[in-house]
Order: sequence, then C-alpha cells, then structure tokens
Amino acid sequence: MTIFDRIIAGQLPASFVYQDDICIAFLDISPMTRGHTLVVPRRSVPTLDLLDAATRAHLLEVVQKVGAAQRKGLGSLAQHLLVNDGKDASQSVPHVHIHVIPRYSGDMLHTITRMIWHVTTLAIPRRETVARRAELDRVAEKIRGAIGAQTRY
Ligand code: DGP
Repeated sequence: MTIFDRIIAGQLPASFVYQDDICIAFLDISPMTRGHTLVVPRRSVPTLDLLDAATRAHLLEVVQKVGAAQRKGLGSLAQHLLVNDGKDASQSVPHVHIHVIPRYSGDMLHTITRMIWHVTTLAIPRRETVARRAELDRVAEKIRGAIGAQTRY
C-alpha cells in the first residue's frame, strides 16, 4: 500500500482540491511553490504505462482543471507539469502522480531554490504540524473554490 493509497482510503490527512471516481488531487506536503498539487489515480500502479488509456486521458483533463483553478484562485500565471514516471526517474512514491506546480510573477529565483531543496530533501519525511496543515488547507480551499468556474485560458 502506498502513502497515496492511505490518503485515498482516508487513513492519512491531506488537503484535497478535487476528487472523482477515477482520481483525486491534493496538495503536496512539501510544496515547491504555493498550491503545488498532486493529481493521483485511485488505481494504485507505479507508472503511466500500467494505466488504461481512458484513465491517463482523464488525469490530463483534471490536471488542466487544477492548473486553471490555481491561476484563478491563487493568481498564478502558469504551471509546470511533472511526472517522475518510475523509480529510476526519481519517483519517491510508487503510485502514479502528476505534479501541477504553479508559477507566479517574479518567482524565478525562489522557485529554482525551492526545486533544488525539494529534490535534495525528498527522502526526508515531512513532519505533519498543525500550522503546516492549516496553511495547506487554506490554499486548497482557494483552489477548490475556483474549480468549476474557470475563465482564463
Ligand atoms: P515524486 O518524487 O514524483 O514521487 O514525488 C512525490 C511527492 O509526494 C513529493 O513531492 C512529496 C509528496 N509526498 C510524500 N509524502 C506525502 C504525504 O504524505 N502527503 C502529501 N500530501 N504529499 C506527500
């Protein structure tokens, strides 16, 4: 069972932004930028090639929904989409997930620093704190609120 299975099963907390019968989206516990979201299929397989084509296509639809909601709800300008598709591609959780990482005006230096920090500390478990969860929940609420009412792009 992966850590994402436990989140999907409700055994671990997460700050959710979207869910349907096929997938779920929640904030990364260690965000590279504000609103960094993971879109995760409920089907627990490590790599994209093990999903059926309809699920892969659906994930991309949800990814674009989340990106648009980040732009609308958080004021981001664009987003990185990242898939570490297998252990040898630096995947740390063996359950398919697409990172949707928002970018903001003037955030180049901050984002590069955060990306380096994120990658070099992936193996260190993030401590769940009340303050960290409260901040993630605040951000998730803004994205959730914007999903379904998208005007940009
Ligand atoms: P990757 O390297 O592509 O496998 O990224 C896995 C991401 O999952 C990484 O950015 C940190 C995040 N992550 C790991 N454990 C948890 C967790 O328990 N909760 C949440 N929300 N994210 C997690």
